[in-house]
Amino acid sequence: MTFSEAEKAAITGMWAKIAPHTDSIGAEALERLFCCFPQTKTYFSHFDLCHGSKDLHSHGGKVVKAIGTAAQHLDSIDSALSTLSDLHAQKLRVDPGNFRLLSHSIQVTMAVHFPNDFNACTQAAWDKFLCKVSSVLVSKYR
Ligand code: HEG
Repeated sequence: MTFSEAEKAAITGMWAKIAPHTDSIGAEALERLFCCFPQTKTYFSHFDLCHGSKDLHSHGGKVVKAIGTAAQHLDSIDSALSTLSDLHAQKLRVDPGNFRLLSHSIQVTMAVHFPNDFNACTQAAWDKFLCKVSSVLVSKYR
């Protein structure tokens, strides 16, 4: 999967806006995920999932920062997220279908916080980008 110059600009442009707010954006995306798709909570039984919890901010920040790493390596996402792929495929064995749900929750959060920037073209580029990130994280399933 390759990205056009316009798609790269949309991905890196939105990343620049998200980067200062990784923890709060990540926490909200996770809260949306758990609220809309409660089955995803099974992976986080050891977390405090109450609104605004430290766990949500800490984990949400890690997830969004990893997406930022991918956004800064658009031509080598596979290698940029290789360690994370091992973790999700081998240790966590996250059902691949859950990645689509998290991608959706992230995009809803972005649309809410950046309505003027997250237009249809930018949303399409981010959907394709998060699909690529997700496919890398599930690529090492046996
Ligand atoms: Mg994953 C850990 C990123 C989807 C469940 N995830 C992590 C970590 C990162 C990350 C950076 C921390 C790794 C570390 O501590 O070294 N996750 C990440 C991305 C995406 C994703 C970028 C997709 C865009 N994760 C995902 C989904 C689920 C999930 C869909 C399940 C619904 N992740 C999960 C769990 C952990 C991580 C259970 C371990 C949490 C912990 O115990 O610390």
